[in-house]
This record gives sequence, structure tokens and C-alpha cells, in this order.
Amino acid sequence: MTSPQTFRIAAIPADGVGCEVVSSGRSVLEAVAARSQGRLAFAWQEFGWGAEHYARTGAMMDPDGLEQLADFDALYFGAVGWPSVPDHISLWGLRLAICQGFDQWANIRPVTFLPGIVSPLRAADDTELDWVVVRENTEGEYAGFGGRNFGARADRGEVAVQSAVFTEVGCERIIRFAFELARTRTRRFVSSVTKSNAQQYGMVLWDDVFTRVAADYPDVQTESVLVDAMAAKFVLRPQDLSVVVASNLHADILSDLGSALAGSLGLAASANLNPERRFPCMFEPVHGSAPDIAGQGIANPVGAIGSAALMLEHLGLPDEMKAVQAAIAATTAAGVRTRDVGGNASTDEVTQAIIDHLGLARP
Ligand code: GGG
Repeated sequence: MTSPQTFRIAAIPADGVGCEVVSSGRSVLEAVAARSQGRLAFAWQEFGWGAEHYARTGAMMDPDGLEQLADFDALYFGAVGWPSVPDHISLWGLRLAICQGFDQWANIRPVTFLPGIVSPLRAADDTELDWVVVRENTEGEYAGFGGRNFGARADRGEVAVQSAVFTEVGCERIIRFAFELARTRTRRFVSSVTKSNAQQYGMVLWDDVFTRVAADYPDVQTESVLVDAMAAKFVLRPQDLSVVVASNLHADILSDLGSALAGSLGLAASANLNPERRFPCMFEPVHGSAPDIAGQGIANPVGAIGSAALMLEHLGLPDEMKAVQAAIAATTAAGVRTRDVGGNASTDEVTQAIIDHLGLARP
């Protein structure tokens, strides 16, 4: 028997329910490997970075963390954030340090409507809903440009400036990515989201680049929509959506809205991609660390397991990705659901049901 193709994966569960759902995702991937008849294997290395690491060392990750991660085939991330660490320190110290340090400029966030999950959208009962939010992931409102000053001027006199930075290169690469993605989908349609009526520099640059790039894709239909109107459209006309491309902040908010409409934030998967593959890519559920339910074994593992499925595709295993996605759908359809989506199953019970539904004997 030939030796299996082995993928080296760095697991970074980080904080709160991140630890529970990463463990679920690892179990599903091990089940995929076990059913591969010796074709593939995963070699895991776990990094204990996050709020506890911060309490011990004063930093969310090791100073040479990026060097430690650089040679992995992929990174599997949980969630960052814990009440003992200010949110801007935990986010910038770990998740954004990785996304920006590895130039993971495209953040793909599919909005998936699963069988057996009741959506607050009435139309979801009889309409095919399926869209992807493409989030610019390295600049825009998250560029980290700005500062605080004038604290000594007077009582309560401090001034803070937080600048959004839009580069033509950054806009073009994410917009082009969205068009390429649209070409792989049944509905070739890209919605570009900005707030260019109010933000007349960066977001008008985005609009200009969108118009220019769209000319290279005559086979793809387009629209440009203001972010407030797009929020309404997510609720009122979701069947019109296919690929929605937006800035770092707008896409973060819209993808939370999309996954809430699909039933729960706990369902949403995501991929942080460096499409040139100069650096490792990172796969993580959209949700955060949920300190209110952490440690109780009730977190929804579907978002993390869906992210593991996206990782399989990235590793060149599309059949295995489809098998995991089908197992997730079979599990929700069978009514095995955590309480955020109206069930009473535990994290482990949902994970086991997904493994039981894998049916990967012959991928
Ligand atoms: N797994 C996603 C995660 O940990 N998110 C934490 C968070 O606060 N994210 C905010 C953001 O990325 O905009």
C-alpha cells in the first residue's frame, strides 16, 4: 500500500467555543481520512494561542508566530475574544495578525440554507437561496491607520482618528476574485456594496474599479448597491443574490446578517484566502468565541465543520468537501441540531451525526 498524502494542518482553537468547535472539525476530518482507504491523512499541530496565552505572556501569540505557521498546508482557526482581554487587542493580536501577515486578502463567506433549519425569511421555505459574501480582508476600515492624541488638552479632550484605506490594487484583486467566483456559479451575478454617497474618496475609488473590472466580464451581470439598501435586500430579495463583494467592515456585518437569516451565526463557514498561495490560508467559523455558552458543550459545530469542508477543497479534495457538506445537510435534515437552531443536541452529538452521515466509502 502506498503511503497516504499527508496534509500538515495548524490548529489554532484560540478562545471560548473556538476550542469546542475546532475539536469537532478535527474529528470530522479524521473521519474523512479514516474513510479514504489510506489515500490521505492529516498531521496536526495545535497552537495554544489566545486569551490564556495573553494572560501568561502579554501577547496573543508567540512573537515568531507567523514564522511557525508559514510552512503549514492550511490553518484551522476557532474564534478569538475573551472578556479578560480588550477586544481590539485580542483581534489585532491574533486573527488580524494572521490575515494581514499572510495577506489573506479574500475572505469567502457562503450563506448556506440547510434543510430542517427554520429561517426567519418566509421565502426561504420555497425559494432556492444560496449566496456568497466576498469580504476584502486586509485593508479598508481594518487598515489600522490612525491614532489617538490630545488627551492632555483638557478633561475629556482626547481625539481619535481611524482612517479607512482603499488601494486600487486591493480593490481590484478582491473585485476580480468576485467575478471569477461568479463564473463558477449557476447565476453569474455580482453585487458590489459601498457607501459611496457618503464616503466620497475610498468608496468612489472602489466603485470606479468595479466599473472598470466589470468590463472584462461581459458574461457576468452586475449591480452596485449602497450598504444600507443591501441590508434590506438580504431580507427582502435574497433570491436575487449570488456573489456579494464588499469592504472589510461592510462584508463582516452583511455576512452576519446572512447567516442569521439562514438560521444562526453558528452555521456560517469561512475561508481566509491568499489566492496566490504565497502564504497558508486559514479556515474558521464566522462566529466568535461566545463566552456566554463556552465550556457547556452546546456550541453549534456546523460553521467550523463547514469551514473544514472548505479547507478540503483548498487542499485539492473536492469530493471530500462535497461529502462533508452533504453530511452536514443530512444531519440538519434529520433534526439533529444544537439549541441555537431549535434543537437540543450537544456539540458532540451533532459532530457524531455528521461523521455517521459521511458515507465516504468511495469518494
Ligand atoms: N472565528 C471568527 C472570529 O474569531 N471572530 C472574532 C471577531 O471578533 N471578529 C471580528 C472581525 O473579524 O471583524
